Amino acid sequence: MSASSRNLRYIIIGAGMAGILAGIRLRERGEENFVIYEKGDGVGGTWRENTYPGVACDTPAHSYSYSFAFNPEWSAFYAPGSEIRGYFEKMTDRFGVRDFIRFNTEIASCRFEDGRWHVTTRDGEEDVADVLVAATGVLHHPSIPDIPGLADFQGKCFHSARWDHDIDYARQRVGVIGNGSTGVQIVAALAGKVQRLVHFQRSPQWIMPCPDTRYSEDDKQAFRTDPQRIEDVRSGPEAQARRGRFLAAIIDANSPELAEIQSIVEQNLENSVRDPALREKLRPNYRAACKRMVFSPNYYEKVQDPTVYVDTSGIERIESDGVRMRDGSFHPLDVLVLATGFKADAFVRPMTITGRDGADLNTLWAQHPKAYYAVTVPDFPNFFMLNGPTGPVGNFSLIDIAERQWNYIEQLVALLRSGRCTEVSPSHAALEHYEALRTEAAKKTVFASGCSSWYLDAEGVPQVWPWPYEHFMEVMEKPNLDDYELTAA
Ligand code: NA7
Repeated sequence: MSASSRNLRYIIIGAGMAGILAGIRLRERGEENFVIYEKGDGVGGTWRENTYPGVACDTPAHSYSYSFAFNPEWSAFYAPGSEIRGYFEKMTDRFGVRDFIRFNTEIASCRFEDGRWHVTTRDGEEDVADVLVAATGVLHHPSIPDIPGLADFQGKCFHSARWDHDIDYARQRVGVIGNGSTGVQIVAALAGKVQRLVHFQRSPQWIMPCPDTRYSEDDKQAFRTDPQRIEDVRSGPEAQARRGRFLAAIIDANSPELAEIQSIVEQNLENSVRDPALREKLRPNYRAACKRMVFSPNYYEKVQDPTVYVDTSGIERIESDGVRMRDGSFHPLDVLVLATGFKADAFVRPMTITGRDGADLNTLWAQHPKAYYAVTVPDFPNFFMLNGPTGPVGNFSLIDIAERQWNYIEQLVALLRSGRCTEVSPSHAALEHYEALRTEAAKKTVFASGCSSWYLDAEGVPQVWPWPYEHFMEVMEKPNLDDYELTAA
């Protein structure tokens, strides 16, 4: 086959940040033979689904933007979710990706047969492509807690990602279960604005203080006229110091950087919460950053509002009109919000993905989801994941991660396009070697230092990138083809 002899067809699953990125990059190359399947009715993924009060990204907005499409209009250092969704809407149109998206179309299964991916929608429609890209997001299947009596609650009850906007909250007694990033944002936003607010915490969280900087019209004008200012927010000395400290801290639980972070969060608790009893209730018994760090400029201030009550005594059961605690106390409630997180190990599931010779992704992932350098899987040729399992996690910009992964994927796809091979997938040995090294290193990270979190697999090993971010940048620069099997038809 001669160079550029193959005109490939691509199927991308998901029109969130990563799927739109894939569409933009394909359009840039002049590709038109692709489709992005999206189960929802709009773009933006997590930012379309999460509309709860206070929803915001805890990565600085200027870093949480495509590297090729800065946005001087961000209203704040940490942008609200609705603005982020608006940004993705805009990017979809600006780069001409919208016409390639099939909304309200959920993919049920993907099967590699006769050298191509056969994709079936929930409605039974079929499509075929040479390249399959899963851009299905990380946290979007709500995790509903298994608390006795939950179904008996007679008030309004919903998961944080299914926010009910039709309620007049000012008149309600609201309970929020869960105090990850979501629960903390909801409570900070609702405090003082509802009749009574109870925050149920199974495990208190360390709270990292952060600036509540809003950008003025002058700031925005400066960003418009001088993009270097945006660069500075993204990667100037302050950003580098923050990132460097955090990186050093997570890969080594005994590092001085983690000690520094520990000291910051402890001081935040000491200095912000006046009542010693409340302070003790809010004090975690594990190290800072063991769970995903929660950033908040005002959570401690807000929970001291007289209408807010923090309960850490443990939920016994849900009753028809409220929540019974293990110590026998009872909170009568009208609204119960489940800020209980997501099924973080789902990734592309519940889709069934069948690779070469009937290989089943679910079987390969029986213990935990894995992928060679988080992107490719043996026996699943020409299948690529953006923000797949074991990529970097922990307060980094997932956009930067996806952009680097796309750069890597492009180089593998180029092998198909040029005709050098018709199938590309990593070897089993390469994945096993990667997983062995990764698992060993992951056990030393702060995520394994003694707490429960969505980072841990069933055996308690963090499902994370355990090395410096620079190493991730390096490996994403160029695939190591010695680890790949290239099959020519
Ligand atoms: P998280 O971070 O997974 O937090 C879930 C919270 O829900 C956490 O406080 C859990 O307590 C709590 N939870 C879960 N199940 C229960 C039950 N059964 N009873 C009581 N409490 C429970 O989800 P978020 O939505 O806040 O954040 C997800 C990510 O989205 C976040 O990391 C950012 O990346 C954005 P636990 O700590 O397990 O004791």
